[in-house]
Amino acid sequence: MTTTARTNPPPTIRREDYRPPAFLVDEVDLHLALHPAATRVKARLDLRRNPAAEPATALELDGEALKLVSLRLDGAALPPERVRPRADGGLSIDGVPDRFVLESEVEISPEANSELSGLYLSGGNYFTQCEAEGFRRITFFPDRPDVMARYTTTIEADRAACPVLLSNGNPDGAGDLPDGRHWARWVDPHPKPSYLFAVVAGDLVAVRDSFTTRSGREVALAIWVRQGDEDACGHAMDSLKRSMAWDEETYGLEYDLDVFNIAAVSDFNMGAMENKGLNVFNTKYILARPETATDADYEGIETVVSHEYFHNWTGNRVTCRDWFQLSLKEGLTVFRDQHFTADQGSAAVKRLADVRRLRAAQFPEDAGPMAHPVRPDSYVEINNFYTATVYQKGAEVVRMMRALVGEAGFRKGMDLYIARHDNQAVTIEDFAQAMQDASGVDLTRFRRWYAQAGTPELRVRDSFDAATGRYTLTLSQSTPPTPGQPEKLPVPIPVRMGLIGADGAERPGAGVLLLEEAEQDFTFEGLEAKPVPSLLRGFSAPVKLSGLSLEQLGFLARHDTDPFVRWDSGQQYAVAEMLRLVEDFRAQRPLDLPEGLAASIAALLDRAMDDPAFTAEALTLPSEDFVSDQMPVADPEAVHAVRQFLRAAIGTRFAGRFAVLHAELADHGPYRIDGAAMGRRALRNACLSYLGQAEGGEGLRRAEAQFNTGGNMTDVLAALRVLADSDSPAREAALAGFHGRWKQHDLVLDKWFAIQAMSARADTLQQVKALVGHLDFDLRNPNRVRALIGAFAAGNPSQFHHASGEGYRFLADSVIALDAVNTQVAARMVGPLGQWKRQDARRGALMRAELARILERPGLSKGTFEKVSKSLAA
Ligand code: B3K
Ligand code: ZN
Repeated sequence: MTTTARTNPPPTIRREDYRPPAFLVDEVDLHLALHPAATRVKARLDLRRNPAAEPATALELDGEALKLVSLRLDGAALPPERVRPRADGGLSIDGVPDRFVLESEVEISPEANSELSGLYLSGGNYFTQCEAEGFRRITFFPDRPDVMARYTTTIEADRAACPVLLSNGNPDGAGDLPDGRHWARWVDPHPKPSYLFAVVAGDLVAVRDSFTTRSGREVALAIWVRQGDEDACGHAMDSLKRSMAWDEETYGLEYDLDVFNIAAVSDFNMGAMENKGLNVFNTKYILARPETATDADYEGIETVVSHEYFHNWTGNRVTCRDWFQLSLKEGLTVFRDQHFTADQGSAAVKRLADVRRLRAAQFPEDAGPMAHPVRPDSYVEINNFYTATVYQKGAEVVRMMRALVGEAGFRKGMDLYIARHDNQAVTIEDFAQAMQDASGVDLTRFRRWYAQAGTPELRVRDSFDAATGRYTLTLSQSTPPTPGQPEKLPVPIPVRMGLIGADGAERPGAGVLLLEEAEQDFTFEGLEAKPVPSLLRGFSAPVKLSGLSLEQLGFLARHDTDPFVRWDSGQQYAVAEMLRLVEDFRAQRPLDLPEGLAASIAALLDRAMDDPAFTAEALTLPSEDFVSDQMPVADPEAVHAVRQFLRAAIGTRFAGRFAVLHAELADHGPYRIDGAAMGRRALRNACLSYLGQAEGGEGLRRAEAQFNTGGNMTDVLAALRVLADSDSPAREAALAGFHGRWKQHDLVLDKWFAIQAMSARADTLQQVKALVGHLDFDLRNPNRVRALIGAFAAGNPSQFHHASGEGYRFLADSVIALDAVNTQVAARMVGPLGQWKRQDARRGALMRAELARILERPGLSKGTFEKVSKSLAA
């Protein structure tokens, strides 16, 4: 922990201030002597002046929480007057020659490292996390991604405590040392930025496999886990091998080392990390058995394993010049993992899930106090910018680019990008330029998507001239202002579309319209009658569409050939009805199930088995947050009441059909994780969820039975969720039984915490507060914090926004406590309080008061400071 009293605001780093590094590092030779309290790190750096940089007098080295033991330049100890300690923990070294060798030795304490950045201990094993700026917590170094070096790493440790010693690259020798210690050396032949450095050491076992690249090279694959978890790595390994094959087939990209290691760790700030040749993973994205992991967990594993693997080329071989370019690797790699998963099974259902996520996380971010472009212009703490905008919107921007240059043009663009920039640290501009040069498509205006924050609003009007058979679509766009960007320019919006006749059949005219101006007309000739426009097929652009009538939405939900538009029109239709019911609720009028909505549920159930996964998605009502986002001022209580009312009314109206489906879809035979089996479980549990709300209690009895007999975690958890929301006497027994059964399994226990934190019951906050005091709760474990505090604040709007303001107070207290333990996790938790502008004046004031209380804390970290102060300023 490195916090000092914050008398002055921490500095803002600006993109326009970028300067090339004054010195480059060619070779790094590291030696780590591991010890829990006092690890010694020796670094030998081959440095030379960067010919492309302005001449500098001093060498700047970053450092943080390092105890300097010795420092030598070309073999001679440096006199103290040439070494100036910087306020941020770094060093400035004066009077250095053009080319020299710098040798340093520092001491660090892995066991004192609760930040989980740099070298730390988890369950007695050593792990590192260096992105974005953790390498400076291991040794003094110009810790910036445009300094790329070749690394040789020697690790030494106690053989009994740490039989396994891993680092980047290929193994290059190992041996014994006196006093029960041993060593291993790793050589990484590929130059890399320091953020991709990794060491893992401890008592882990390997699950091994191998992959033969298409040029015939054999790669040894290993997943390193704690003893006892070997049986839970199959899905991760399978996902890895499929990813390796896919990248060869789709982009011609082969793996480039002899080994590929993955190590799993329980204490991790995020999902996983793409360190060269040694990925480090949160156990959540590796371990899965049918009885401990849900289908969503299996999907998450495939996503994250493929994502980290794909970084080997998009991120590692070609990396970022500076952190403003983060989306260069993240947006592109998310696009690649989405494409991969779509190719593995149902592309349509995958797209719905991705869009749902974009709307749930990125649209609110774009409309909130932290709104920033995909390529940000400034930051205080870069870790605050690993956001839905950089990742998810960044992926949408790549997807649109592909729509503009075409599939073949995109592949050529990727080839050129990698050929041009292999082993370089480059910019988003370089990527766009490669796409433009390879495809011949001018992307000048398109680059605005990288520079401008905010979600564009796309409006549609249409008219039909019966005399001439001419149909005109008028599309217009505008983007609301965001902090620091009051004026917005139009962006090129690819609108994939079709026209549907009254008979439900497609009319000629389908294609992609490119809306480049604030408003444009598009005309279609030769139509006998006015069609219904199907717009944004496949969600061809990350925008908010409006202007279609309720009738048109209902029609598209039933007839469109594009599954995305069918699903989305159904969701928009439901939102419109829910907003009407919110008005009824506020006026204390009785609520009724809208007949149009009932009819669309009936229509879905008639074709339920055509595509069970799609049906499950379409049956699910828009989330409370999504509905609130469509209101001028949110009303979490009313939205919650309406959604609960509808779930109960639909559950009751269609109880018979839900019950039949629920019974028919029961899993017999062995558990399978293919798309078809997952789709059946999703639909079955969507039915159970409705039945759980239905009158008569039959659903709760079914849930209890499913909880007791369910053979897999997907079914057990779906049943427990129903019980946890209820007042059923079975509730307490189920929760206690679940805890008793799984108390040794961290990842399952996380689910137990999350389910209680997300319960719709009125006593949820009291329960959550009690759970903070539970023996199994641990503020130092990020998964546990996310499962309890994160799930409550971000996943339970009606309880978090409880009129008393107690939810806000609880979150602020949690942020304050966390900031003293793990500043990255603390800063991430601030988000929900930043949405105060969306709430009514009373709630808004309560939220601001809590933000202000956090800001008053002495010694607040710069990351939490940035989130809180920006939230208050907006
Ligand atoms: N690159 C890492 C994220 C690092 C986050 C640092 N705060 C995982 C990923 O996106 O693949
Ligand atoms: Zn990534």
